[in-house]
Amino acid sequence: MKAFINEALARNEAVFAWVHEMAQLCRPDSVHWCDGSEEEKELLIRQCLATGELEELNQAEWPGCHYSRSDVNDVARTEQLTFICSRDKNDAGVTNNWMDPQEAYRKLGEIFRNSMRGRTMYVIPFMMGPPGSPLRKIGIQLTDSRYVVLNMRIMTRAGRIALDDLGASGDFTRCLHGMADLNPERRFICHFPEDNTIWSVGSAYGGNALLGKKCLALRIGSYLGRTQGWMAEHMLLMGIENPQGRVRYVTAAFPSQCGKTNLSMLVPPKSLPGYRVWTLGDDIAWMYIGPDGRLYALNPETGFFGVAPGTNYKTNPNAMETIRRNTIFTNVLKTDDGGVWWEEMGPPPPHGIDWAGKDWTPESNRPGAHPNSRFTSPLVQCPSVSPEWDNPQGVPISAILFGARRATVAPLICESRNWQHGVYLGATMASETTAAAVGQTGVIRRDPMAMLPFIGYNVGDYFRHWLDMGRRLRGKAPKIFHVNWFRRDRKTNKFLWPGYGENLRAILWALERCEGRSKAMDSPMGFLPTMDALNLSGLDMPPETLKAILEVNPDDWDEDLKDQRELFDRIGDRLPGELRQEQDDFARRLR
Ligand code: GTP
Ligand code: SPV
Ligand code: MN
Repeated sequence: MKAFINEALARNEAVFAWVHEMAQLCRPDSVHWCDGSEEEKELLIRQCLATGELEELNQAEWPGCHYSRSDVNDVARTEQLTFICSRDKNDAGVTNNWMDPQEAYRKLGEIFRNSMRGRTMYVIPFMMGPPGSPLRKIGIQLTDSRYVVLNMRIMTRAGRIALDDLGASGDFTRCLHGMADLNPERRFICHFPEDNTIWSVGSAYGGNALLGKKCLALRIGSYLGRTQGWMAEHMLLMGIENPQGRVRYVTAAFPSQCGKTNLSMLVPPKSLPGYRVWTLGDDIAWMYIGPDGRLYALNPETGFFGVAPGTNYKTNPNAMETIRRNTIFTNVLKTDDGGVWWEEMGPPPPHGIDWAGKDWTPESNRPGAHPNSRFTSPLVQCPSVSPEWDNPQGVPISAILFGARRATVAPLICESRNWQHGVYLGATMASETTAAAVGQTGVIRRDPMAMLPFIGYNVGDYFRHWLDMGRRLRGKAPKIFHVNWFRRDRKTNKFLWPGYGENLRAILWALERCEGRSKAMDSPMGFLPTMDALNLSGLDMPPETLKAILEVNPDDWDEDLKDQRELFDRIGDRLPGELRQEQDDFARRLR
């Protein structure tokens, strides 16, 4: 490893100077440069097992897998402590918390100061996006958490490969992370878009601490995308192969815990023979306009940081296969035989230690796994991984889905009239809050493009960027749809739609519509499938249920419109006039 460091430093002044400066601030006992090797991984795991940061699982059942329990107050993203620190407050916009950059550096600097005494600072060079891709970005994360290093090695291309790619350039995202005392009162996740810098302190939880993910690939990424003419989105990326062997690619933006991982690994129902789904990404897509004028997308990540509860061999068999090896489980339940369990995985064990470290039995009357417990697994282990998953150019996109979790109001699927109307549907999305972020769950909130917590700049400018991209795509823009797998029966409160693998039926309709086939009927919201347009063969669905799933009720939407208007009013003069126009048109159609 020594030789690797010397080589790297000899070539890059900027990296060396910055690491040195940050080490002066945090004062670790030692600095470890991560090369990404297998030996390094084994060393880190050995150390984690010795300190209790990780626990070993039954290696015969779960080869290469480890168990981690985070601090009980550090189990989800903390949106109220996440800041965009642009120089001008208006550039952060109404959907972001803002802190003056000077103040943020000072405030967090005080918490970072000497915070790594007695510890090691790890230097993790990492690449987001496939090597050779025009969109790839280099970041360097400093952290005092070995758990973070091990996760970053799964989620990104970490180590030597990234420093080699960077060469002598100073163009990299400066990511400083420290656990400090994990005190939620002193926890801040600050982004400095104009400095290409991220400082995160006081949390070791995924989205707060794995800085390549939400911080770089979405918040800083969206900012860079706007200035450079591409898009960073909270989207899964999948291929759908038809029985003739033709593959078409779809991206889908759903808010956190609303089904991206599940959809990206979908297993077609037996009653739809010959179809196949290929997985490229489950959380983030970077999109740009390719040489042929079409929209292309790629996954900047290399792993899944997936929601455990609800995952089982029925709902998501591909995930179950993916996580059998080389996986880190965080905040699930640990069984007495060194296995893992979570709600709905299968029959509960008679006894285990729960996510909070307490004894648990099925009679305990509380979840064994935290509702936001996660698995971190390499993407290549997914049985449905696409051969195109690391294509540096990405794949051409046929359709974009915006999906919400809504018990009422939103139909199963709805086709936008055109790109601008599709952008309006995305901009006015609303969804029930989930356990992925700290706070109350099940509350409806507006979540534009599923990006509410991830837009790294002014939301009005973000909408403008979406409209501009559509203009630049001329006639070649993908079709945009709105979907909702989560509508419930008003009386029984049960989900009306079976979801999971059956979601393919809605997507097949969307793809047919992209080719000008299949039937649709007009509604105030957009085009809906006619009662006979969805392929429901093999699905025992009474017509009344289907009708309820597809319903667009003007009274419900009138209510929703009030809340939409409130968001648009708050955005103020940076809201593109076209979206206001779309909203007025929608209101007129409702009447
Ligand atoms: P993040 O990783 O937080 O961004 O979440 P995600 O969007 O990838 O969501 P994920 O696929 O992990 O699903 C979240 C929860 O919703 C899990 O408990 C799933 O079992 C459940 N879920 C996913 N798809 C469906 C569906 O089609 N219907 C129903 N009823 N539940 C679903
Ligand atoms: C999400 O919350 O959208 C996630 C998990 O994908 S995290 O990495 O914590 O952001
Ligand atoms: Mn996510």
